[in-house]
Amino acid sequence: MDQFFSRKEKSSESHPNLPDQDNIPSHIAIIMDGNGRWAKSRGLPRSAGHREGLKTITEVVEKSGEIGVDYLTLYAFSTENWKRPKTEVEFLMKLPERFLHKELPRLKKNNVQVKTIGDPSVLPQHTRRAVEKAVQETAGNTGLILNFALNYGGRQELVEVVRDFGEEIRNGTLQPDDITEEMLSGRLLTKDIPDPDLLIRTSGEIRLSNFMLWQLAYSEFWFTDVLWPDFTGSDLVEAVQRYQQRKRRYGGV
Ligand code: V07
Repeated sequence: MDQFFSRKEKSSESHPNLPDQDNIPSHIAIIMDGNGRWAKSRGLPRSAGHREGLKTITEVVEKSGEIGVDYLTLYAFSTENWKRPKTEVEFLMKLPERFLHKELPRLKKNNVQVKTIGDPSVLPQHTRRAVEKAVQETAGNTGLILNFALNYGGRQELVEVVRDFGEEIRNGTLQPDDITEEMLSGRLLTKDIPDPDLLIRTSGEIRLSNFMLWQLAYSEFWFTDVLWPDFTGSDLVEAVQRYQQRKRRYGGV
């Protein structure tokens, strides 16, 4: 299959393991954890785990389009990740280029739109350029939205919104009592993206690590011990199956 059918062009063939075609999560967010541990268990440097993690992204993007997901948000680099050793940060900052050099032609062909959330201002020039190019060249695509959280932090995102509100209150254009949830949502980096229906975190850690704090308020969470480089398309399908089971249970109450 060459097209990652999604959004406006749903695949006519339903996925064999997902009978509930009306209940596909529109937005899946993933914390891609366990690359370092995957490498360590093989006596390899952490960089080998990160590199292997790129292959998983390709597989998960493909499967997401296939099953009809509209938005896929991947936590690629957090605002806390700058604390890692300089050599590892430098390696990580080459991964967007590495991924896009290989995958951008196929993403374009498959109608995928690349987006990002996070503060790009402190990224190395070479990283920013590669990402901007991908965003620009896929801006007109109408299929799966592939959203990379890159130098993203949930608290920082909220602090920016609070600052905006503070400024408007100071200049008299806003009354504190007039602030609503919708206004706050509308000022987040995800203002053009619906909240995630399903959060997946790999590698056995059960925490949010500053990821989409506001947006995940009502999402289903799916944690797996599988390390990100070992995660496959069928692991994704399993997570969606479990999501559908939970939704069916809630519906019955
Ligand atoms: C990174 C590889 C995958 C495993 C998890 C962490 C490491 C893809 C990107 C990326 C980011 C922006 C973009 C295209 C690709 C990426 C970093 C790390 C910093 F437009 N994977 N990946 N960026 N990892």
